[in-house]
Amino acid sequence: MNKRAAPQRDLFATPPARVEVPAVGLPDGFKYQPDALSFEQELKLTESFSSLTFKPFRFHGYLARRRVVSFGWRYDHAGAQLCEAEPMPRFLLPLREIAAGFAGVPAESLKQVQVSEYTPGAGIDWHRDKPAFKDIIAFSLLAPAKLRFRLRQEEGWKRVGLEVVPRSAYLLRGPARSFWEHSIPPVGVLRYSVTFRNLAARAHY
Ligand SMILES: O=C(O)CCC(=O)C(=O)O
Repeated sequence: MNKRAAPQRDLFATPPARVEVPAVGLPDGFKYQPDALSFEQELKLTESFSSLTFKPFRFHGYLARRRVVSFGWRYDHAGAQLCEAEPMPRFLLPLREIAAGFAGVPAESLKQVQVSEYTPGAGIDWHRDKPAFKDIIAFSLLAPAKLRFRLRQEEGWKRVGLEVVPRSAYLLRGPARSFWEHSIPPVGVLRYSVTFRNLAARAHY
Protein backbone atom coordinates (compact mmCIF):
# COMPACT_ATOMS: atom_id res chain seq x y z
CA MET A 1 0.00 0.00 0.00
CA ASN A 2 1.31 3.43 -0.89
CA LYS A 3 1.20 5.20 2.42
CA ARG A 4 2.06 8.88 2.13
CA ALA A 5 3.41 10.61 5.21
CA ALA A 6 1.13 13.39 6.43
CA PRO A 7 2.64 16.76 5.53
CA GLN A 8 4.43 18.36 8.45
CA ARG A 9 2.61 21.50 9.43
CA ASP A 10 4.63 24.40 10.68
CA LEU A 11 2.73 25.17 13.85
CA PHE A 12 4.09 28.68 14.02
CA ALA A 13 3.49 29.56 10.37
CA THR A 14 -0.18 30.55 10.60
CA PRO A 15 -0.88 32.66 13.63
CA PRO A 16 -4.46 32.66 14.86
CA ALA A 17 -6.69 35.66 14.14
CA ARG A 18 -5.58 38.71 16.09
CA VAL A 19 -8.04 40.42 18.38
CA GLU A 20 -6.49 43.24 20.32
CA VAL A 21 -8.08 44.10 23.60
CA PRO A 22 -7.95 47.75 24.64
CA ALA A 23 -6.46 47.99 28.10
CA VAL A 24 -9.25 50.18 29.52
CA GLY A 25 -8.26 51.45 32.96
CA LEU A 26 -5.01 49.52 32.81
CA PRO A 27 -1.61 51.25 32.94
CA ASP A 28 -0.33 53.16 29.92
CA GLY A 29 2.13 50.99 28.03
CA PHE A 30 0.23 47.78 28.76
CA LYS A 31 -1.04 45.79 25.78
CA TYR A 32 -2.91 42.49 25.91
CA GLN A 33 -3.91 39.95 23.29
CA PRO A 34 -5.91 36.90 24.41
CA ASP A 35 -5.42 34.74 21.31
CA ALA A 36 -1.72 35.14 20.62
CA LEU A 37 -1.13 31.37 20.28
CA SER A 38 -3.11 28.37 19.10
CA PHE A 39 -3.81 25.25 21.19
CA GLU A 40 -1.29 23.37 19.02
CA GLN A 41 1.42 25.92 19.63
CA GLU A 42 0.74 25.81 23.36
CA LEU A 43 0.92 22.01 23.38
CA LYS A 44 4.15 21.92 21.39
CA LEU A 45 5.79 24.50 23.67
CA THR A 46 4.77 22.85 26.92
CA GLU A 47 5.95 19.46 25.62
CA SER A 48 9.34 21.02 24.88
CA PHE A 49 9.59 22.35 28.44
CA SER A 50 10.29 18.79 29.63
CA SER A 51 13.80 19.21 28.13
CA LEU A 52 14.50 22.28 30.33
CA THR A 53 16.21 22.35 33.71
CA PHE A 54 14.02 24.51 35.91
CA LYS A 55 15.46 25.81 39.18
CA PRO A 56 13.62 27.50 42.05
CA PHE A 57 13.75 31.26 41.62
CA ARG A 58 16.44 32.51 44.02
CA PHE A 59 16.08 35.97 45.52
CA HIS A 60 18.67 37.04 48.11
CA GLY A 61 18.97 33.53 49.51
CA TYR A 62 15.22 32.89 49.50
CA LEU A 63 13.99 30.09 47.21
CA ALA A 64 10.57 30.77 45.72
CA ARG A 65 8.06 28.07 44.73
CA ARG A 66 8.18 29.38 41.19
CA ARG A 67 10.83 27.59 39.12
CA VAL A 68 12.59 29.33 36.25
CA VAL A 69 15.13 28.88 33.51
CA SER A 70 16.68 31.77 31.54
CA PHE A 71 18.46 31.94 28.22
CA GLY A 72 20.53 34.62 26.53
CA TRP A 73 20.95 36.61 29.70
CA ARG A 74 19.86 36.14 33.30
CA TYR A 75 19.70 38.57 36.17
CA ASP A 76 21.86 37.55 39.11
CA HIS A 77 20.10 39.05 42.15
CA ALA A 78 23.01 38.27 44.49
CA GLY A 79 25.51 40.12 42.31
CA ALA A 80 22.91 42.67 41.11
CA GLN A 81 24.02 42.26 37.51
CA LEU A 82 23.18 40.65 34.21
CA CYS A 83 25.10 37.48 33.40
CA GLU A 84 25.33 35.66 30.12
CA ALA A 85 23.28 32.49 30.00
CA GLU A 86 22.99 29.56 27.60
CA PRO A 87 21.78 30.49 24.09
CA MET A 88 18.03 30.36 23.47
CA PRO A 89 16.86 26.86 22.49
CA ARG A 90 15.69 26.63 18.90
CA PHE A 91 12.15 25.72 19.89
CA LEU A 92 11.71 29.18 21.46
CA LEU A 93 12.80 31.12 18.35
CA PRO A 94 9.39 31.01 16.55
CA LEU A 95 7.78 32.27 19.77
CA ARG A 96 10.33 35.08 19.87
CA GLU A 97 9.19 36.09 16.37
CA ILE A 98 5.60 36.31 17.61
CA ALA A 99 6.72 38.31 20.65
CA ALA A 100 8.66 40.69 18.40
CA GLY A 101 5.66 41.21 16.11
CA PHE A 102 3.42 41.87 19.10
CA ALA A 103 5.83 44.42 20.60
CA GLY A 104 6.93 45.94 17.26
CA VAL A 105 10.64 45.31 17.85
CA PRO A 106 13.22 43.25 15.93
CA ALA A 107 13.25 39.62 17.06
CA GLU A 108 17.04 39.68 17.56
CA SER A 109 16.66 42.53 20.07
CA LEU A 110 14.80 40.16 22.42
CA LYS A 111 18.01 38.78 23.84
CA GLN A 112 16.64 37.37 27.07
CA VAL A 113 13.94 34.82 27.70
CA GLN A 114 12.75 33.26 30.91
CA VAL A 115 10.43 30.28 31.18
CA SER A 116 8.62 30.23 34.54
CA GLU A 117 6.78 27.28 36.00
CA TYR A 118 4.05 28.00 38.53
CA THR A 119 2.92 24.85 40.29
CA PRO A 120 -0.22 25.18 42.45
CA GLY A 121 0.51 27.65 45.24
CA ALA A 122 3.27 29.46 43.34
CA GLY A 123 2.98 33.13 42.39
CA ILE A 124 5.19 36.15 41.98
CA ASP A 125 5.35 38.98 44.48
CA TRP A 126 5.04 42.69 43.76
CA HIS A 127 7.96 43.93 41.69
CA ARG A 128 9.14 45.99 38.76
CA ASP A 129 11.57 44.30 36.40
CA LYS A 130 15.24 45.24 36.75
CA PRO A 131 16.30 48.42 34.89
CA ALA A 132 18.79 46.32 32.89
CA PHE A 133 15.75 45.19 30.91
CA LYS A 134 13.47 47.30 28.70
CA ASP A 135 10.24 45.83 27.31
CA ILE A 136 8.66 42.68 28.74
CA ILE A 137 6.54 40.42 26.55
CA ALA A 138 4.91 37.52 28.38
CA PHE A 139 2.96 34.52 27.09
CA SER A 140 0.69 32.60 29.48
CA LEU A 141 0.30 28.86 29.00
CA LEU A 142 -2.01 26.13 30.34
CA ALA A 143 -3.83 28.09 33.06
CA PRO A 144 -5.16 31.60 33.67
CA ALA A 145 -3.64 33.93 36.24
CA LYS A 146 -4.63 37.21 37.81
CA LEU A 147 -2.16 39.88 36.73
CA ARG A 148 -2.31 42.67 39.31
CA PHE A 149 -0.88 46.18 39.03
CA ARG A 150 -0.38 48.76 41.73
CA LEU A 151 0.92 52.34 41.70
CA ARG A 152 1.83 54.24 44.83
CA GLN A 153 -0.10 57.48 45.22
CA GLU A 154 -0.17 60.05 48.00
CA GLU A 155 -3.35 58.61 49.47
CA GLY A 156 -2.40 54.94 49.06
CA TRP A 157 -2.13 52.42 46.24
CA LYS A 158 -4.05 52.62 42.99
CA ARG A 159 -4.79 49.03 41.97
CA VAL A 160 -6.00 47.44 38.75
CA GLY A 161 -5.82 43.95 37.34
CA LEU A 162 -7.01 41.50 34.76
CA GLU A 163 -7.07 37.78 34.14
CA VAL A 164 -4.45 36.70 31.63
CA VAL A 165 -5.79 33.62 29.90
CA PRO A 166 -3.83 30.67 28.48
CA ARG A 167 -2.28 31.39 25.05
CA SER A 168 -2.45 35.15 25.62
CA ALA A 169 0.36 37.66 25.35
CA TYR A 170 0.91 40.89 27.23
CA LEU A 171 3.41 43.69 26.88
CA LEU A 172 4.78 45.87 29.68
CA ARG A 173 6.38 49.04 28.38
CA GLY A 174 6.62 52.67 29.48
CA PRO A 175 4.66 53.51 32.67
CA ALA A 176 3.23 49.97 32.93
CA ARG A 177 6.75 48.65 33.11
CA SER A 178 8.66 51.45 34.88
CA PHE A 179 6.19 53.04 37.35
CA TRP A 180 3.61 50.36 38.14
CA GLU A 181 4.49 47.21 40.07
CA HIS A 182 2.95 43.92 39.05
CA SER A 183 2.37 40.58 40.75
CA ILE A 184 0.54 37.27 40.32
CA PRO A 185 -1.12 35.69 43.35
CA PRO A 186 -0.63 31.93 43.88
CA VAL A 187 -2.16 29.92 41.06
CA GLY A 188 -4.51 26.96 41.56
CA VAL A 189 -3.23 24.79 38.71
CA LEU A 190 0.00 24.44 36.78
CA ARG A 191 0.78 27.52 34.68
CA TYR A 192 3.81 28.43 32.58
CA SER A 193 4.85 31.82 31.33
CA VAL A 194 7.49 32.68 28.77
CA THR A 195 8.82 36.22 29.10
CA PHE A 196 11.01 37.83 26.46
CA ARG A 197 12.98 40.98 27.24
CA ASN A 198 15.19 43.37 25.34
CA LEU A 199 18.05 45.08 27.14
CA ALA A 200 18.10 48.70 28.25
CA ALA A 201 20.79 50.76 26.52
CA ARG A 202 22.37 51.91 29.77
CA ALA A 203 22.56 48.46 31.36
CA HIS A 204 26.03 47.38 32.55
CA TYR A 205 26.49 44.16 30.62
O1 LIG B 1 4.40 34.98 34.78
C1 LIG B 1 4.12 36.13 34.44
O2 LIG B 1 3.23 36.42 33.64
C2 LIG B 1 4.88 37.28 35.11
C3 LIG B 1 6.36 37.07 35.17
C4 LIG B 1 7.08 38.21 35.83
O3 LIG B 1 6.49 39.15 36.30
C5 LIG B 1 8.53 38.16 35.90
O4 LIG B 1 9.14 37.14 35.52
O5 LIG B 1 9.14 39.16 36.35
